[in-house]
Amino acid sequence: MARILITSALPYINGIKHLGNLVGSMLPADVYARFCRAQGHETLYICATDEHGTPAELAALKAGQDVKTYCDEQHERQRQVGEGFLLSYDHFGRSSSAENHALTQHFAQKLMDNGYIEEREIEMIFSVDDGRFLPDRYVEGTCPKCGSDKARGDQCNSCDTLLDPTELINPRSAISGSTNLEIRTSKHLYLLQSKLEGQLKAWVDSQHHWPNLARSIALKWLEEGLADRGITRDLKWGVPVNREGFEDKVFYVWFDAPIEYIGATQEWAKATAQKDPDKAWQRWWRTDQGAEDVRYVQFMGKDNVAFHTVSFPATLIGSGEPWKRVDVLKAFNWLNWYGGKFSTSENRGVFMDTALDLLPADVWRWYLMANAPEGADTAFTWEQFQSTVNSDLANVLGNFVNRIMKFCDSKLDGKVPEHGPHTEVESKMLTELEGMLADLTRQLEAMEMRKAASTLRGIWVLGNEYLQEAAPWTAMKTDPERAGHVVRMALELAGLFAVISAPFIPQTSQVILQALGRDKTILSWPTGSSADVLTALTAGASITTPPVLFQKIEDEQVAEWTERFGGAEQELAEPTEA
Ligand code: B3M
Ligand code: ZN
Repeated sequence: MARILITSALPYINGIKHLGNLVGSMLPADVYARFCRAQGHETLYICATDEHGTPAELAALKAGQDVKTYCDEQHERQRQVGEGFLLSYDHFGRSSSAENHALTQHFAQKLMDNGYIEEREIEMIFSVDDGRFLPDRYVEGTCPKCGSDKARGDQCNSCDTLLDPTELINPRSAISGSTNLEIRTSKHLYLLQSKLEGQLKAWVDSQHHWPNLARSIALKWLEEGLADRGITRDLKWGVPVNREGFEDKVFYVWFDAPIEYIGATQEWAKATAQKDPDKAWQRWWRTDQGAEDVRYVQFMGKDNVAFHTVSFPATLIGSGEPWKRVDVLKAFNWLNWYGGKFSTSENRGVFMDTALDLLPADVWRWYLMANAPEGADTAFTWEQFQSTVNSDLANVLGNFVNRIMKFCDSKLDGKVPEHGPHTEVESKMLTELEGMLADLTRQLEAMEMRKAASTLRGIWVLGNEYLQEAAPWTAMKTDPERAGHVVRMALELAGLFAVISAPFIPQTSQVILQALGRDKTILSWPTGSSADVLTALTAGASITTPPVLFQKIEDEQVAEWTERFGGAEQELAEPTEA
């Protein structure tokens, strides 16, 4: 038994996340956390909303709310929708918590004491009418590259060019629209990452077990050389900088957000009334307090990797204190919406709340993990979604469970039959099952979600093939005992499927176990030989056939959803001249 700390990138507070956000962070982290718990490991899965920064202030402004009220509401919405998706966080915290504020101050002070923070004067855009400096995203104007008049100071969303606010043509304030802007100098704090480059490189070099995507991104950044990084911003909402002349500034959101992994663990220790809260969180995070035994796994989309392999470790290393650092970093490519991107600002694609209005969480969970963008970017299409759901869930798993339970119901009075002797059919099936279970375990340990889903599907197929070959409906007429044995094996298989599918489709797994009359709280990952794991039921016990586990997705639904959410036609059409 090991101790495993799992974090997924913190969803930003500005609204419900889309499926592209979910697939690369919270969902795979949840699948992995459920798998670790089933293996009996002591597991802590931590997540939180990332609440500071310009986008939060801007979103609140747009919603006509003060930032705190806005964040309170949005946090609650995200918490609920996470629950709807069955994300089994041990704690879902908030980066605006008192814990994170205190920790962020603590790290800044340590970095300062150790000579890794320096004050610098830089030129910034000042809005005379708003009476404040404007962070990059608060400046809007015409893109020098494509001429769009909605370009932001950090980038143009029409042509994806990264910009400096001073490059914008006819710049204006995003707050008031005022064009009365000046360039003034302002003081900011810089984290001297260049001074930490050697230590960071040595550490990354020693992390041979990181999956490829994360490792290659980290090394590329380090090869390009580490620039010092401004860690303060001219905002009101955020962690204040306790320093003279910094009264109107807060720490940059990417400075405090990863610290919230620790902050949320402190929140967890308090919320769960741990006997000694300090000891409780420290044994996960302080290597001088037991955390050297922890295996720390992070999940995130590829755009977040540099912050987790370079910036956050720089904070931890620079503090000079014994903080736990990530052991395995699992990164994902993009899930696209047809040929284009999901877009929060343009409301393109399916968002987590709407997804749950359409179909149960398990259906989405399965589709997303079976098609996870691991090796390369992938595209969501309704057609692929329909075919995955119908063939894997409805035709393979659902069909197997319903078929055997109905048969047991009608022919055996819904009572679990006695085991009989195995024939060659069972021996062959069991040998295959054993190999596939070993594969599945290995793939989940390696967090290879696509491969694991594909192996799991293979195991469900094996169940159907077994039933087809052993044909209890035929045996029933000539050899009822033999038929009973086959039914027993198939019912046991259904129970095993529920256990090993639980990380992906936890709700369905509970339904199956309940139908079999099995204890739903015991989800122990099978370790023995395959024959040993098929002994959970008791002869004579009653089963109850559940309703159809998965409804097939009809062509009419696909047509309706394509129309409603946009799909092939809209996305792939050539832009027409207005
Ligand atoms: N909030 C993800 C994003 O908004 C960012 C992750 C923070 S993890 C510490 O792109
Ligand atoms: Zn542009």
